[in-house]
Amino acid sequence: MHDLGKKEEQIIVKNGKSNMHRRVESRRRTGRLRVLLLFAVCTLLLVGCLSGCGEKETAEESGMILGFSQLGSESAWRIGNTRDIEKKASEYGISLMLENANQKQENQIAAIRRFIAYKVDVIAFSPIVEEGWDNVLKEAKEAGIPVILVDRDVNTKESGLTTCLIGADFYKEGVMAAEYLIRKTNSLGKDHMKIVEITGTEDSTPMRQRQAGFMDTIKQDSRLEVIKSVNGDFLKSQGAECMRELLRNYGDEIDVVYSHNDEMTLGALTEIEQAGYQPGKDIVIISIDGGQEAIDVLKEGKINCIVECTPMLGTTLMETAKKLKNGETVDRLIHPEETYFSDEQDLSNLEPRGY
Ligand code: GYE
Repeated sequence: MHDLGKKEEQIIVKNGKSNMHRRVESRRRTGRLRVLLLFAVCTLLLVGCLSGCGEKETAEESGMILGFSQLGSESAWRIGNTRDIEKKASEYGISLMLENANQKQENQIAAIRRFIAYKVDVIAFSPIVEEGWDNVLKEAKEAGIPVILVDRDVNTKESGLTTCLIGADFYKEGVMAAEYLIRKTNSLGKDHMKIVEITGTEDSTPMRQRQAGFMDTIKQDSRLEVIKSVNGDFLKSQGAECMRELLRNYGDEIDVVYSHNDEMTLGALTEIEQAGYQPGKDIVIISIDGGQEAIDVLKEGKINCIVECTPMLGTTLMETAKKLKNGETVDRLIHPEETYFSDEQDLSNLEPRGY
């Protein structure tokens, strides 16, 4: 501004006018220039705001380090979740320290301890199971580092060790799965349906809640009976092994498979076909997640219903981490919106799932 004013004066002098005239003229021009400059700055701010809503910053501006312990890479859901978090961290200019625990709680605990030693600004993690986090979370609290739970919950003796949970309403997912089954039983006109359940990792939040929501809902319908529940650990290989065992023990009795995730469902389908049954027709198949591969199989008619569980939690995580770094309060529980996909719907225009 100052420099521009001086330059303006020099030009006026060159034009050879009186001193007074020169000063008045100079002020007017400087004033006009200031208005122009202000306008330019406002335009720049507006453009910046429109393109990024003023929220996202570059890495240098945010100067923030987020330590995230991912529990593993057992499913398309998990891989999609990790990718989304990496992508959103870079968009928000947040430096991400990402550690993959390969399905082991002790690796997650070690990772959190490393984040504390490194003095990251915020810690986030997806706990593989609910129990066993008291000590490490107390250490984070003593170090004054806020902790965000992503996807799954913990069960600690002391309260207030974590700030919030960003993740799906698994109980509601179980309810949606059961509600579909009630509708399906009606449309098939069956008076009895025998269900086998393949659950996710024992003692994990999605396993507990998906089972509870499902059981509480089918309890109200005497036609529906769970004859066996087995643990498939959210893994495709385990889903297949569980199904093989279930077919061996129950064979023709099985009317419905309720599987807690797409991977286990896909594993189970191969076994069902190999045993000579048509999944989706001889046996009703209900899954959870909604990854692209499973959606394609649903479209082929081999899965009847998939309850959506979205892994796209990155944006909410970055927004929440930023707030915590700035000392703001955050909501204790943040659930994304979710739906279901089924053979009752026309899915031909469904957008690619992205995971
Ligand atoms: O459904 C499953 C994954 O915790 C919601 O974990 C997540 C579950 C998801 O491995 O596929």
